[in-house]
Amino acid sequence: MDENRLFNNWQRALIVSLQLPHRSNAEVQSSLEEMSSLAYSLGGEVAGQVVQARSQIHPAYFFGKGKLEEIKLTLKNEEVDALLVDNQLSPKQTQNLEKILECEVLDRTQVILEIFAKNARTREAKLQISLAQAEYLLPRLVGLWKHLDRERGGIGASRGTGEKQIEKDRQFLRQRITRLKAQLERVDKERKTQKQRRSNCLRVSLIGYTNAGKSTIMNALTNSGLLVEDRLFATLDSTTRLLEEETRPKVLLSDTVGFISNLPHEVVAAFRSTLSTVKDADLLLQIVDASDNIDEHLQTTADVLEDLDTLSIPIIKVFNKIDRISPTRLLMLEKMYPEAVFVAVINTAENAHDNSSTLVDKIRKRILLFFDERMKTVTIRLNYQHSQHLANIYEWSRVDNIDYQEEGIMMTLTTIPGNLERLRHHLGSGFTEMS
Ligand SMILES: Nc1nc2c(ncn2[C@@H]2O[C@H](COP(=O)(O)OP(=O)(O)OP(=O)(O)O)[C@@H](O)[C@H]2O)c(=O)[nH]1
Ligand SMILES: [Mg+2]
Repeated sequence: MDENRLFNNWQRALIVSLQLPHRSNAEVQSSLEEMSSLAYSLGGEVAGQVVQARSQIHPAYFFGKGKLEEIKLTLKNEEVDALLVDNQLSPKQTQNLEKILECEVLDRTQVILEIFAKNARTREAKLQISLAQAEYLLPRLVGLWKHLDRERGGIGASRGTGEKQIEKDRQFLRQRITRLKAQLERVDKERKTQKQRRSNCLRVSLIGYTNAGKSTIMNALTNSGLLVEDRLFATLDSTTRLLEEETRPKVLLSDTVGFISNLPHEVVAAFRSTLSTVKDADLLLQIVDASDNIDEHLQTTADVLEDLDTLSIPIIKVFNKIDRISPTRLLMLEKMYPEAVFVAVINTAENAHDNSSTLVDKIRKRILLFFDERMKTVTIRLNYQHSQHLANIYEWSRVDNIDYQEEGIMMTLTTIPGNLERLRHHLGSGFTEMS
């Protein structure tokens, strides 16, 4: 069975949404806009948007019959070959809609999975997408094959063909899921070895809604040359770079996959391995697009962080793209989020006077200040017979002063409490704290 069967190609889409009573107009509208961005990110065209307000979902066709007639007409007139539904469809609903509308039908999750599949570059990202697709398909197999039985009349020799096919596919998918998980675990192990090497470093993870500007900020802070695009989910894997050569302990910055609203749990879970850089961080730098839907994006990020069990990691909010908002709006946001940093990291005519690099430095300074405030300064004496550990000391802490005296090497060190503990443990009796 080809698990990519659901993820076919299409050129021109009509975007439709069902507005149930609990969703506001603004909510539905912004979600539709996002769906258009998702379609563009896939390289598709958008022929139009249709909303149907209804008190409940039609169990078989999702939308009401009347609306479907209207949609059918638009599909024909606009030469549309896909219907993108900005909700979650059951497999049966997808199937019924495809039959009646004679075009491809994808729900929100399928569109996102298509983008993931298209943009995955690294082996890890590819494995994770395959896992997400398999997990998404598994509970949906029933709806996909049941029609086989029905079409063949459900009586006589062919009875149960669909059932058998479902069982075969299910087994195939389960085996595939097990295999993919094992492969991902191996990737994870390699990562853990790297992690041990980096355990003496301070780790900062860039997080936030997709397209907020995380990779742009990462590039500006570390000269990395990562892919930046006005597209949702340009980044799907994690990259880690040194923030500054000189800082001790070293500060590492990681860029990773962005978040999006209404993504089913199993899809987020498939990215667990990539998102482990977020779990291991000492500090999260939350990038927020100041010109977009702030409240919803903040809420989505908070939900994902809760899902990842990372609520205890401190967060610094960075509002990006302030070149796109009015001075009044900026003032309001600054009042609402007095702790946040406000930047525009891209060089545009509007912010040319406030050149981009000073703004990036604002972020760098804030990160360093965060760690500085948490660092402790101690004076220690290192016995000469332990002087081979000097290299460790220089790596794990900032040496503010060093004095070679008769009874040992007197040093003033500044570092985070964790590294001080590590030094104590590592040096044992060779390390005496004087203050
Ligand atoms: N106007 C403006 N555009 C910006 C700014 N920062 C980034 N952008 C643009 O926003 C788009 C997305 O930037 P990325 O850095 O790829 O965003 P991301 O958060 O890494 O996105 P994903 O990896 O797709 O989740 C690009 O077109 C950037 O050029 C800014 O300060 N102002
Ligand atoms: Mg990115």
